[in-house]
Amino acid sequence: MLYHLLYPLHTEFSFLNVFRYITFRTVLSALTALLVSFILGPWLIRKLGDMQIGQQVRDDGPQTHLKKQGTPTMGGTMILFAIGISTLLWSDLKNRYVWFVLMVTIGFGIIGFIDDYLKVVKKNPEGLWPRYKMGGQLVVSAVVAIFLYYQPNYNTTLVFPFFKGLAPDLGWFYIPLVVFIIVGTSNAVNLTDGLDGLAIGPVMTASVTYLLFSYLTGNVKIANYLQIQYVPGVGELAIFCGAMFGASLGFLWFNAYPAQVFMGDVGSLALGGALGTVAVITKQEILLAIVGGIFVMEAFSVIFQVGSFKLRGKRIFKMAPIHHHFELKGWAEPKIIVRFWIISIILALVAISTLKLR
Ligand code: 57M
Repeated sequence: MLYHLLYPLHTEFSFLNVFRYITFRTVLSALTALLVSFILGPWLIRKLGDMQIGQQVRDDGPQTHLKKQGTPTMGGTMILFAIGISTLLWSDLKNRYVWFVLMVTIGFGIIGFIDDYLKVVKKNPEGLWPRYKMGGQLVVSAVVAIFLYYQPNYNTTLVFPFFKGLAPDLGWFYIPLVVFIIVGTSNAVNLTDGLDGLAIGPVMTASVTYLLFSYLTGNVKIANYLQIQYVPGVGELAIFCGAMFGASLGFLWFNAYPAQVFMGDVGSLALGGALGTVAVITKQEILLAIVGGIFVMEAFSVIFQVGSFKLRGKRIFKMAPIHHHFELKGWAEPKIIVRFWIISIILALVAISTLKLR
């Protein structure tokens, strides 16, 4: 909005020309989202506490979690609000990719909100029926996948890092692949969200990495130089990624160990869906397995644990997702969290380095 209001005035006030630059608006977007989180945070935590919107902690998990009983949850509403406001203020609202990402973020956020609401407010431990939860995610991501398929200047090739010649055109198969990536990332982030700051840290590293990829993919000169696919208009997603980074950083202030608030499914499903969508649109979907390696590891720990238990009657980990395994081995919670953050930063650096290895 501010972009549309202020930039046209540059003919009279030349300093307003600066609003043309994606880099400048990205920084402002991150700062705005951070500020919104800081302002909203204390109010929301107080409100959630007053309304007794507190987490029910299961007693079959690590016993150290019992003291977290009643911690306010659904803090993800604040993250979504901060991302929404900031993106609407600083991005070019004529850009369709911005709307596609917002659609998944808000759509998945609503699904998570209903699930949290049923669990925490209506005290229904089942929450939203898995069939409806998954159905909602499939519908929202399929709509966006179909929109993408029909975008002019957007192709359905799948780009492989390290092999610059390998870019098969998937045609219609691109749609189910997009759905799989968006829904898979959303659920993997949800599984990771089980220790204070554990999910939001890697979300931050991933959003900065994809901020960079968006900028590079949307710039014809740099994209040609790096031999990555150029997608016109995708640079504008840097502003969304900046907002996601700023909002997450602001949330971490309150979610840092010992957490004053949890994000709830409203946050984890939405952030995962947003990351998956940005990865698809920037044509760096395969790199998401590296950038979001922590989420992949958490999801596979559950798949292997359940598979092993069903097939062999034996567990691989003391408990899945894998962060519980380390807790039960006696690692202190902050140690697990910070070590997972370190791994996510290393993975982001590896992913960025592939830009020169094509
Ligand atoms: C959500 N939710 C947290 C909070 C957060 C298939 C199975 C592996 C699924 C998995 C599961 O249900 N995962 C999805 C995990 C919960 O946090 C809430 O949920 C939101 C995210 N959706 O925002 O609102 C608890 O996590 C802790 N927490 C923090 N700090 C945070 O910042 O400490 C969350 C955020 C909170 C709090 O304790 O209450 C959760 O873990 O429930 N299931 C599991 O994770 C369970 N694993 C399991 O059953 N493993 C089995 C098999 C089936 C794989 C095995 O290994 O044998 C464990 N989770 C719990 N207890 N709580 C085990 C038992």
